[in-house]
Amino acid sequence: MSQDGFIPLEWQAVPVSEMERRSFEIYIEASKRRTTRHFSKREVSKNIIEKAILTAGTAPNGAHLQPWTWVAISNQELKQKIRDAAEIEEAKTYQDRMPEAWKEVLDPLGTDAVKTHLTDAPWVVVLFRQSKRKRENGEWGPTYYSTESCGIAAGMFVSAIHRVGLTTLTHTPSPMGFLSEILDRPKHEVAMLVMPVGYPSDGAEVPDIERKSLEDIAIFFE
Ligand code: IYR
Repeated sequence: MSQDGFIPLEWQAVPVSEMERRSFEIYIEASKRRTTRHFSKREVSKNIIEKAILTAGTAPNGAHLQPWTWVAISNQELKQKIRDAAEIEEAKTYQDRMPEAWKEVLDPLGTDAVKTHLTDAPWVVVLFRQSKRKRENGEWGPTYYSTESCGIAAGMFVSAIHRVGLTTLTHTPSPMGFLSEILDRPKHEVAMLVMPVGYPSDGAEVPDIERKSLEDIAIFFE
């Protein structure tokens, strides 16, 4: 007998040897993911974007409020509008707002204020974090851990796109207020990430960098 409001967990047991195999396979697949700024204009079906958003929407989240709105844009004029506005803000960021200590770590990654990927990629997905929710009594109430929730969901989106065989980039124009205006989102929704999605272009490049080793990122107490 289940507790009221609960149902039995559906759980498929996996043999330990198979788990070991999968853990390695998942790591190898994930390690092949790279962030490139070079996107092809080749089309991607809306169905794939829908499934990636649905996958992201399975993320664990604060009080199951699912505090996210995903805006997916394939309309070329709208992508251009977003790019134009992002480039205005980013030009100010790179020229005036970015302190030396920040430039120092960004320089090797080759990022700049030119956001070609926002118009080249067939889709641009903007993640809005819902900072408030409408309560049953009609009043506004808070959401909980919405930044963590959206961060986890964004990671799942990135992973889904990679597993599909496409690529995405987590672009963070700052400030992001222009996105609410262009995409007509309400005040309680705060833009968090802009993710062009598509195929890498022919000859796409990535920075020649390495990931930290397990010893560098993890500590075990056994
Ligand atoms: N938001 C800018 C700058 C930028 C910041 C970090 I931290 C990066 O890892 C990459 C870029 C941009 O999106 O270009």
